[in-house]
Formats: sequence, structure tokens, C-alpha cells
Amino acid sequence: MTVISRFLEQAAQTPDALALTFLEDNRSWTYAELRAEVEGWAASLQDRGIGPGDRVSAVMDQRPESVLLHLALLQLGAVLHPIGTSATPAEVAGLIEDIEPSLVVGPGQDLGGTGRSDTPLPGEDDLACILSTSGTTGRPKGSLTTHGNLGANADALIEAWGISSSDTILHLLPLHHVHGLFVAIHPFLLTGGSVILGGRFSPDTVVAHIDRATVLMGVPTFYTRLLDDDRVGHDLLGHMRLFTSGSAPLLAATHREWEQRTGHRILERYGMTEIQMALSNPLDGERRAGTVGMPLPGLEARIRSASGSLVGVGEAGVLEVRGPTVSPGYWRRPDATEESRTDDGWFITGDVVTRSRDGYHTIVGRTSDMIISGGLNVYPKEVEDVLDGVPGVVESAVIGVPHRDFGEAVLAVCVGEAEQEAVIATARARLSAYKVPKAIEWVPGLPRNSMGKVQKAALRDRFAGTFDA
Ligand code: MCA
Ligand code: AMP
Repeated sequence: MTVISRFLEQAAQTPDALALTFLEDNRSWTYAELRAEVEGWAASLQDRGIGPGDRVSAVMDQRPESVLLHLALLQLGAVLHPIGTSATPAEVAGLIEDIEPSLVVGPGQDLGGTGRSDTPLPGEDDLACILSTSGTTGRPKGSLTTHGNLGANADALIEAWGISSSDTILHLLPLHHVHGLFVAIHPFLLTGGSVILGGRFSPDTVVAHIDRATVLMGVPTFYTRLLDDDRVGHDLLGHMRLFTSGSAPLLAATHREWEQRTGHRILERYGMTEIQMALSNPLDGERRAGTVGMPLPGLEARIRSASGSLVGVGEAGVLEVRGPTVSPGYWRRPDATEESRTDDGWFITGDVVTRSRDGYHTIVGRTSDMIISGGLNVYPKEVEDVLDGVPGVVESAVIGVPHRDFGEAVLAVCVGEAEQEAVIATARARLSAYKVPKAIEWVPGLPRNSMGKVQKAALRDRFAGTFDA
């Protein structure tokens, strides 16, 4: 079963239930209305020549049009390639060059129509989405996601987190990632639950509208910002059923403080674009602070050391995952696809983890020097390439250092002589704002090992206190 076939079935079963609400202009859709609108969008996309297998790149702002487009493309069997609203023209151009879409849709564009498309519903092996990530080389990689991948992820979450028609999510996540587009929407629309789109996260939105919700899904920055707000406590949040956190490490201290203030234990889970959700703390058992729990239903996890052997309890190694949510590979990148999996078919996450005797996983590091800032991944190479092009910058090393609000923040360590403002202005013109260094440190030279490789660990230690986390 696919997400779209089950959504259509759900709409037939609970036509009058509330499916989607948009806070900004108070629009809402029952299941029957949402289904009719999705069908109209699919028909109008078909009129524009979009059919099964065609790729559509779209800037996905946090509005219902993004959800409608996603569902309509699922129905048509066309392939959505979501782009974030913070992408600069240079970034959009690079992504589009990689994907070569048939159609590009701007933010908030209304493609509504009437009638119905006449294409058959796609099957589980058909491609549903391509999600661009960057990578160690800075070249875009499009992670292929099938209808079967999406269905399996929704199933696992519905079962593990007990999502049902009694649930309403206050949705405040960006709509171009697995977290906001799949995890925080599909399980609700496949069970008769309800999604309230609240736009960009802010504590004010949570305070004003959380009384209508039972579930909140966030990145750790949501929780630290909420804890900074005096209005947040048991009175405001006592009625909630579930708080989840993911995309970046949640500090054990935040987990504990949240429980003290609200009486709720945040359920932390772990995922990745290429595998969707893989590990999760239990709904009913112990939600252990600082851990990401165990494999979700249908998923298998193993941990291997650098020598390739399986590690013992408490020993660190690289996490590998297998199961029906794992992407079949990267768009037009057989090299990257092959590199990302073992000979016996496990996906290599690159995250370094340990497992406790009773099966709880803890993320202890990463094999790549990727930075996660406020739940968004920043690939140093991409930023370094831009900085190195600024006149006066001889070379640069981009690292992540602790930051109270974003968990990690981007810091550029540069050699050379250039106006700070000019460097930042160039970065801003080329890169999404979240990738732009929050500070620059000038040094006479970068530390290198005997192979000539920049020693980023040494730089991370040296500049760990930059933002006084
Ligand atoms: C915005 N800025 C950021 C970030 N977000 N800088 C660093 N890191 C960020 N994450 C920039 C803004 O553009 C602005 O720049 C300045 O920082 C201050 O912005 P602020 O108003 O504080 O930010 P915001 O708009 O409130 O956004 C912060 C946020 C947001 C709410 C934490 O970044 C967010 O929603 N993050 C969630 C990301 C997410 O959904 N990740 C899932 C992907 P300037 O002042 O220069 O303009 S990972 C995934 O999907 C996997 C599968 C998983 O496991 O979930
Ligand atoms: P992305 O490629 O944007 O999907 O980001 C995936 C990465 O986010 C993973 O490889 C992890 O490094 C990180 N991640 C996701 N969830 C967690 C978590 N709960 N704790 C620590 N890191 C996480």
C-alpha cells in the first residue's frame, strides 16, 4: 500500500473529519475537501503536461499549497523535488541543473483546478520524490525515495508512536525535508488525524495554538527556545500526548529540563534523508535521555567497527541500516549509490553510535565533518569553496562548534586578509542563510597532518568556546 492510496481510502472513510488547517488565513479542509482539491491539482498538473515519472522541482514554503502539490504529484505518479525557501538563486540553479525537472514551481503557487487526472495510481517501486542533500564533495546528491519507502515509514511511525484519528499535530517544520514533509504529515493523514500548519516555528505560535494539538514534532532548537519562555509549563502543555525530537542531538539536560517543566518525556528518534526514520525511543517503555532508542518496526540496525567486525555492547562503530524505508540510491550517481552501501546490502549512515546491553543506541559522532545547525545539515566543502573564492582569502576551514540555540553553529577559520563584511556578503549572496558562517576567525595558517589534511578536530577544540555554549 502506498501513502496516496491510503490517503484516498481514508478520505472515503472519514470524509467529514478535519484533515488540514492553515493558521495564517484560517483555511481548513475536511478529508473530502482535501481529496477533491488534491485531485483538482493533479488534473491541472496533468493539463500542464506532467505525467508519471516526470520530475517537478518546487520551492516548498510552509503553506498548504506545498502539501497539496506533494499529494497531487503522488497521485499522478510524478516525482517531487523539494527545494527550501532559503535557497539562493545560485543554489536553486545548481539543484535544477542536477535534477533537470520538467516543471519548476515557485513558493505558494496555486495550481488548483477542477476535474480528475486519468493516470493510474503509482506502485510501491515507483519513484515518489528526490531529496537533494549535499555531500563531502559539495556536489548535490538526490536521494531517490519510492512510494514503498514512504508507505513503510508512515506504517512504522503509526505503529510505534500510536498515531490515530484522535491526534492533531501542530506542524511548524520546513516542508522540504523528510521530517516536515513525511514524518510530520503522512501518519496523520493516513489515520484520520489532523495537521495544523502553523508556519515558521516560534514560541508565540506554540503558546497560542498548542491547545488544539496532541502532538508536536521538533528539532532540539524548538525545545531549547520553548524552555527559554516562561509561559511554557504544565498548564500550557499538560494535555499533550506526544513530543518528539530529531534531526540533531537533543542534550540530555534539555530532555530532563523539559520533563521537570512540563511533566512530559520527549521521545527522541533518529533518521536520515536516505533511510527516513530508523531508530526511536519507545512510546510505552523508557524514553532514555541522550539516546535514540532502537530500530523501528521493519528496520534492522547493526554497528561495525573500522575493521568491519560487529562491535560489542558499549563499543563505538558506524551504524548501518536495512529495511523497506531505505532509498534505492542517488539520482544519476551510481558511484555515490555504491559507496553508500555494503556488499551485503546495508546502508552506511556514517553516524558513529554505541548500543547498550538493553538495545538503546546513542549517537556519539560522525565519520564526515558535516555540521548540523538547528537541525539543518551544512557541508563544510560547499562553504569553503565559496569562501576560498573571496579575494584575499587564501584558504579556509569550516567547522561546527557548540552553540546554545542551534546546537552547533558554522564557524569559518580563514587564512589571509580580507574585510570580514566582504567575506560574509559573498557567502550570503551564494549560500542559504543557515550555511553562512556565524563568525570568522583569522589564523596565520591551518593545522595539517603529515598527509597535508587540515586537522579539523584540533580547530574544533581550539574554537569550542567561540559562541560560549
Ligand atoms: C535559520 N537560520 C539559521 C538556522 N535557521 N542559522 C543556523 N542554523 C539554522 N538552523 C538563520 C536565519 O536565516 C537568520 O539568518 C538567523 O539564522 C536567525 O534566524 P532565526 O530567526 O533565529 O531562525 P528561525 O527562522 O527561527 O529558524 C530556526 C529553526 C529552523 C526554527 C530552528 O532552522 C528550523 O525550522 N529548523 C528545522 C530544520 C528541520 O526540519 N530539519 C529536518 C532535516 P539571518 O539573520 O542572516 O537572515 S533533517 C531530516 O529530515 C532527518 C531525516 C531527520 O532525522 O529529521
Ligand atoms: P539529513 O541528511 O538532513 O536527513 O540528516 C541526517 C543526519 O541527522 C543523521 O545522519 C544524523 O547525523 C542526524 N540526526 C538525525 N536525528 C538525530 C538525533 N536524534 N540525534 C543525533 N543526530 C541525529
